[in-house]
Amino acid sequence: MEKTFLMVKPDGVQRELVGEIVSRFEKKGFQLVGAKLMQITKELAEEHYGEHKDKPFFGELVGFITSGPVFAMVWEGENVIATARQMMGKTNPQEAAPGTIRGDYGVTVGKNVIHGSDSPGSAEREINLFFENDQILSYTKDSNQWVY
Ligand code: DAT
Ligand code: MG
Repeated sequence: MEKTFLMVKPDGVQRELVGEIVSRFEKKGFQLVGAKLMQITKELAEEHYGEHKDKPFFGELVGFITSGPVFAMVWEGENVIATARQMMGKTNPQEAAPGTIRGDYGVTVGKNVIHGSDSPGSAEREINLFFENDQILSYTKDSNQWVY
Protein backbone atom coordinates (compact mmCIF):
# COMPACT_ATOMS: atom_id res chain seq x y z
CA MET A 1 0.00 0.00 0.00
CA GLU A 2 1.25 3.51 -0.85
CA LYS A 3 2.66 5.72 1.92
CA THR A 4 3.21 9.47 2.13
CA PHE A 5 4.90 11.90 4.48
CA LEU A 6 2.73 14.70 5.87
CA MET A 7 3.72 17.32 8.41
CA VAL A 8 1.80 20.00 10.29
CA LYS A 9 4.15 22.98 10.15
CA PRO A 10 4.98 25.19 13.17
CA ASP A 11 2.11 27.58 12.36
CA GLY A 12 -0.38 24.69 12.33
CA VAL A 13 0.89 23.37 15.68
CA GLN A 14 0.77 26.85 17.28
CA ARG A 15 -2.71 27.45 15.88
CA GLU A 16 -3.94 24.16 17.38
CA LEU A 17 -4.76 22.58 14.02
CA VAL A 18 -3.06 19.20 14.62
CA GLY A 19 -6.27 17.45 15.69
CA GLU A 20 -8.29 18.96 12.85
CA ILE A 21 -5.73 17.95 10.24
CA VAL A 22 -5.30 14.40 11.59
CA SER A 23 -9.08 14.11 11.66
CA ARG A 24 -9.45 15.01 7.99
CA PHE A 25 -7.13 12.21 6.87
CA GLU A 26 -8.71 9.74 9.32
CA LYS A 27 -12.22 10.54 8.13
CA LYS A 28 -11.12 10.26 4.51
CA GLY A 29 -10.24 6.63 5.19
CA PHE A 30 -6.45 6.76 5.24
CA GLN A 31 -4.44 4.96 7.90
CA LEU A 32 -1.95 6.61 10.27
CA VAL A 33 1.16 4.41 10.50
CA GLY A 34 3.66 6.81 12.10
CA ALA A 35 3.59 10.13 13.96
CA LYS A 36 5.72 12.31 16.20
CA LEU A 37 5.92 15.86 17.55
CA MET A 38 9.46 17.05 16.89
CA GLN A 39 11.70 20.07 16.49
CA ILE A 40 13.45 20.17 13.10
CA THR A 41 17.16 21.07 13.15
CA LYS A 42 18.63 23.48 10.60
CA GLU A 43 20.51 20.55 9.02
CA LEU A 44 17.36 18.44 8.61
CA ALA A 45 15.43 21.45 7.25
CA GLU A 46 18.12 22.17 4.65
CA GLU A 47 18.13 18.55 3.54
CA HIS A 48 14.34 18.22 3.48
CA TYR A 49 13.97 21.39 1.40
CA GLY A 50 17.16 20.80 -0.62
CA GLU A 51 15.36 21.23 -3.95
CA HIS A 52 14.69 24.87 -3.00
CA LYS A 53 18.20 25.79 -1.85
CA ASP A 54 18.73 28.30 -4.67
CA LYS A 55 15.33 29.99 -4.28
CA PRO A 56 15.16 33.49 -2.77
CA PHE A 57 12.82 32.26 -0.01
CA PHE A 58 15.07 29.37 1.13
CA GLY A 59 16.45 31.14 4.22
CA GLU A 60 13.00 32.23 5.32
CA LEU A 61 11.66 28.71 4.71
CA VAL A 62 14.36 27.04 6.82
CA GLY A 63 13.93 29.66 9.54
CA PHE A 64 10.19 29.10 9.63
CA ILE A 65 10.18 25.29 9.63
CA THR A 66 12.71 25.25 12.52
CA SER A 67 10.88 27.96 14.51
CA GLY A 68 8.78 25.59 16.62
CA PRO A 69 7.55 22.01 16.91
CA VAL A 70 6.12 20.23 13.88
CA PHE A 71 3.87 17.16 13.83
CA ALA A 72 5.38 14.65 11.40
CA MET A 73 3.24 11.79 10.10
CA VAL A 74 3.26 8.83 7.75
CA TRP A 75 -0.10 7.94 6.20
CA GLU A 76 -0.98 4.89 4.18
CA GLY A 77 -3.68 4.26 1.57
CA GLU A 78 -4.51 3.77 -2.06
CA ASN A 79 -3.18 6.77 -4.06
CA VAL A 80 -2.55 8.60 -0.76
CA ILE A 81 0.31 10.76 -2.14
CA ALA A 82 -1.75 12.53 -4.81
CA THR A 83 -4.98 12.52 -2.79
CA ALA A 84 -3.31 14.12 0.23
CA ARG A 85 -1.90 16.85 -2.03
CA GLN A 86 -5.44 17.51 -3.28
CA MET A 87 -6.74 17.64 0.29
CA MET A 88 -3.94 20.13 1.18
CA GLY A 89 -4.70 22.47 -1.73
CA LYS A 90 -2.36 24.66 -3.73
CA THR A 91 0.93 25.86 -2.21
CA ASN A 92 -0.32 29.45 -1.99
CA PRO A 93 -3.37 29.49 0.33
CA GLN A 94 -4.74 32.43 -1.67
CA GLU A 95 -5.05 30.07 -4.65
CA ALA A 96 -6.09 27.01 -2.64
CA ALA A 97 -9.74 26.07 -2.97
CA PRO A 98 -12.10 26.35 0.00
CA GLY A 99 -12.48 22.91 1.54
CA THR A 100 -8.77 22.20 1.27
CA ILE A 101 -6.54 22.51 4.34
CA ARG A 102 -4.55 25.45 2.99
CA GLY A 103 -7.70 26.99 1.51
CA ASP A 104 -9.49 26.81 4.85
CA TYR A 105 -6.66 27.66 7.27
CA GLY A 106 -3.87 29.56 5.49
CA VAL A 107 -3.49 33.16 4.34
CA THR A 108 0.11 33.50 3.10
CA VAL A 109 2.45 31.18 1.17
CA GLY A 110 5.12 31.45 3.86
CA LYS A 111 2.79 30.03 6.52
CA ASN A 112 0.71 27.42 4.70
CA VAL A 113 0.07 25.03 7.61
CA ILE A 114 1.01 21.65 6.10
CA HIS A 115 3.67 19.84 4.07
CA GLY A 116 3.00 16.78 1.94
CA SER A 117 5.22 14.71 -0.35
CA ASP A 118 4.60 15.50 -4.02
CA SER A 119 5.61 12.18 -5.67
CA PRO A 120 6.48 8.55 -4.87
CA GLY A 121 10.19 9.45 -4.96
CA SER A 122 9.87 12.34 -2.54
CA ALA A 123 7.58 10.32 -0.27
CA GLU A 124 10.20 7.58 0.10
CA ARG A 125 12.99 10.12 0.60
CA GLU A 126 11.07 12.17 3.19
CA ILE A 127 9.76 9.16 5.16
CA ASN A 128 13.32 7.88 5.47
CA LEU A 129 14.58 11.34 6.43
CA PHE A 130 12.12 11.78 9.30
CA PHE A 131 11.38 8.24 10.53
CA GLU A 132 13.33 5.15 11.57
CA ASN A 133 11.96 1.89 10.16
CA ASP A 134 10.72 0.77 13.59
CA GLN A 135 8.70 3.99 13.98
CA ILE A 136 6.45 3.00 11.09
CA LEU A 137 3.85 0.44 12.07
CA SER A 138 2.06 -2.19 10.09
CA TYR A 139 -1.32 -3.08 11.57
CA THR A 140 -4.79 -4.13 10.55
CA LYS A 141 -7.43 -1.41 10.75
CA ASP A 142 -10.80 -3.14 10.80
CA SER A 143 -12.61 -0.20 9.18
CA ASN A 144 -10.51 -0.70 6.03
CA GLN A 145 -13.03 -3.34 4.97
CA TRP A 146 -15.54 -0.48 4.66
CA VAL A 147 -13.09 1.70 2.71
CA TYR A 148 -11.76 -0.84 0.21
P1 DAT B 1 4.64 22.62 -1.55
O1 DAT B 1 4.81 22.82 -0.06
O2 DAT B 1 3.21 22.84 -1.97
O3 DAT B 1 5.19 21.30 -2.03
P2 DAT B 1 6.97 23.87 -2.74
O4 DAT B 1 7.66 22.57 -2.62
O5 DAT B 1 6.99 24.56 -4.07
O6 DAT B 1 5.45 23.79 -2.27
O7 DAT B 1 7.60 24.91 -1.70
C1 DAT B 1 7.93 24.48 -0.39
C2 DAT B 1 7.49 25.53 0.59
O8 DAT B 1 8.22 26.73 0.37
C3 DAT B 1 6.02 25.95 0.47
O9 DAT B 1 5.16 25.09 1.17
C4 DAT B 1 6.03 27.32 1.05
C5 DAT B 1 7.40 27.86 0.65
N1 DAT B 1 7.31 28.68 -0.56
C6 DAT B 1 7.08 28.24 -1.82
N2 DAT B 1 7.05 29.25 -2.69
C7 DAT B 1 7.28 30.38 -1.96
C8 DAT B 1 7.39 31.76 -2.26
N3 DAT B 1 7.24 32.21 -3.52
N4 DAT B 1 7.61 32.61 -1.25
C9 DAT B 1 7.77 32.19 0.02
N5 DAT B 1 7.69 30.89 0.38
C10 DAT B 1 7.44 30.01 -0.60
MG1 MG C 1 7.12 20.62 -2.22
